[in-house]
Amino acid sequence: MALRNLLKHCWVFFLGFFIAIVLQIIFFSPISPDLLELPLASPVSVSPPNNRLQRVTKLGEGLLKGPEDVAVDENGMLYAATRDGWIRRLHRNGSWENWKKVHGETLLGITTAKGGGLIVCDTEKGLLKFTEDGIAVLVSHFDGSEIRFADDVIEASDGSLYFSVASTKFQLSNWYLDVLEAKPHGQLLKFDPSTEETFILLDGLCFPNGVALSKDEDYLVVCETWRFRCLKYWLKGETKGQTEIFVDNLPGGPDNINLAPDGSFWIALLHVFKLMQIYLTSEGMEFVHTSKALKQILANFPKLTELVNGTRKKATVINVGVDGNIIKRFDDPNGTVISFVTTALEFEDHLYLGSLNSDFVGKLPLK
Ligand SMILES: *[C@@H]1O[C@H](CO)[C@@H](O)[C@H](O)[C@H]1NC(C)=O
Ligand SMILES: *[C@@H]1O[C@H](CO)[C@@H](O)[C@H](O)[C@H]1NC(C)=O
Ligand SMILES: *[C@@H]1O[C@H](CO)[C@@H](O)[C@H](O)[C@H]1NC(C)=O
Ligand SMILES: [Ca+2]
Repeated sequence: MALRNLLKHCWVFFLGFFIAIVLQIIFFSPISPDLLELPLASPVSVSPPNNRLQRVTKLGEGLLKGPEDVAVDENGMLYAATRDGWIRRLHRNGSWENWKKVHGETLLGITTAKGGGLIVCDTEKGLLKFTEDGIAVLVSHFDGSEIRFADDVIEASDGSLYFSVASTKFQLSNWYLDVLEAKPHGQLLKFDPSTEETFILLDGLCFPNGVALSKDEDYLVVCETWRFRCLKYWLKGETKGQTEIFVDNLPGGPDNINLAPDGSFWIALLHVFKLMQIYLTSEGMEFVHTSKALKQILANFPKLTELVNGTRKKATVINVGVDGNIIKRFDDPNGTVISFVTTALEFEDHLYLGSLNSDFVGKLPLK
């Protein structure tokens, strides 16, 4: 009799639990997922991981909290955007200066402006300009909405600013929901400082992250993280306004991209979710990205996503030629020295590496 009662209670308990989960998923889910198109076996030749990134020296160790992006100005001063809202800069003589601070942890892509100062993506305020005199907001709204996830920016020689909005739906604090939902909520925008107008160049991008200009400024490259590819958007010539694939089937989700002095590009790759990684390297794990139900469960119980995120355990950067071929690849395969590398910038025969999981900027000799 007692056993029977117990079983009966268990049933009620499990039934209640099951109903609660179903209701939670149906009514309160923050996402409405699509099936993510994962890349097929890579046609681009990608060499296996090495440990070259483990040879970095650490600049500003302990001072720089999660420097997502770095920039170098014409005087060779290195700038880093950190999670405590500081833009810190490294003088040629090796000393760091706390240059300018904004409120919050929200600074992502930065680039130096030709007339001096820095253009900064702030995921709460939009596009900002930092100069010695202070901080100005350049763009805060587009098409009647606040820009809440400006991600990366580049300035052309005519002063135009090209920048990405990673997601118009999600924000930095819940960015992982964007990959779970896997719907294209991103944009590539252009700001014309002479008229202060903002234009849309591309819509429906899948987490557009890094933006770079080609050496001759005849095209932009924009990286779509969740599609493991970068697009070429033509700014000049007969194909002006057209888009084509620059490189796809990358061995990770591309984050920031920077033009190298020789005209090639450096791209940081994210090992976004461990299960996605397993999916990419083996079969049988398709269910994570082909199962809407599992995505719903992950989105509703964010702690679960911690189990499946591998960004903090590896780092990879690649060098891609103008023809879209991968020329070089550098890794820290187990994240022992540096992980979650989000940017790689070449300057004077060295790569400067920013990361969301480090308290330094990595410096790697290329020769
Ligand atoms: C380096 O240069 C900066 C700017 O000129 C100066 O403020 C700083 O004191 C210098 N540091 C050292 C160690 O010389
Ligand atoms: C990924 O894992 C780290 C700890 O390893 C955790 O701090 C972070 O919040 C996790 N990210 C997500 C999106 O859950
Ligand atoms: C990481 O890899 C290096 C060699 O590349 C090795 O020496 C080290 O023991 C590894 N660390 C872990 C935690 O696996
Ligand atoms: Ca970025």
